[in-house]
Amino acid sequence: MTLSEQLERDGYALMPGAVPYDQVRRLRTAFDLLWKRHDRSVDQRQLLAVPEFIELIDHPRLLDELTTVFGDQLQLIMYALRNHDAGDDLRERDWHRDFSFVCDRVIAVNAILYLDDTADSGPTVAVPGSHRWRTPPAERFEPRSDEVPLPAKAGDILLNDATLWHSRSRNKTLSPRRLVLLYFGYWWLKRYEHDSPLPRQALESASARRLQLLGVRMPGRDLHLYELGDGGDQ
Ligand SMILES: O=C(O)CCC(=O)C(=O)O
Repeated sequence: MTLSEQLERDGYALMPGAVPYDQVRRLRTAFDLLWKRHDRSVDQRQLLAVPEFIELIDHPRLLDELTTVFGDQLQLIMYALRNHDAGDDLRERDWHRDFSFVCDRVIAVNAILYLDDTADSGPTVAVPGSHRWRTPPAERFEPRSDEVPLPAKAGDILLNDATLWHSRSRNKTLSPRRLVLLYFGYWWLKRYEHDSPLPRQALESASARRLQLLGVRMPGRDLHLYELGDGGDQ
């Protein structure tokens, strides 16, 4: 089964070892600086000004995988950092879905890059198949009998259908649990923080592909779709 078939069926798929260890180490350093400087609240307005995080959105393996889902209509719609550690006063779970628009197609995908192993510090948990359910999670803070833990190693990327019910689990260790969240979707979705200018660093020397990812360049000028595979209709 391919990753995109698993994403379609279960609502998630893991890409083991997607980011090499030397890049993970550089990302950790950049993460720690931003996390401290911006008081634990970091989004694309800061991330897209930093070379390590600009390089990450051009990641060829991730973009190739997402292209099998979205064709040439791919856009980055949100970008953020998370780090839950033992110092946080957290509940066992925090069930949610990222977007509420449920249909029988993948409209948006959250790619979670893990910068630390999560087997001990708290794997992401998910309810397989819940990306097709119309209702939101009923109980926010409790573990569920139908949840599946998705332990990851540093450098793995988890692709989540944005409507999947998922949650962090509580980090009971003293180790960091650093995640980079990259949300992708069709170019016709509105980008988050679209009311703020994109950092100039992300636009300088940007490839046509990156400009399209950032919503600056249109995928094409013709509105019409003519044949299978044309315009993301995979
Ligand atoms: O921490 C996790 O494992 C999941 C994070 C997440 O889903 C979120 O912050 O939206």
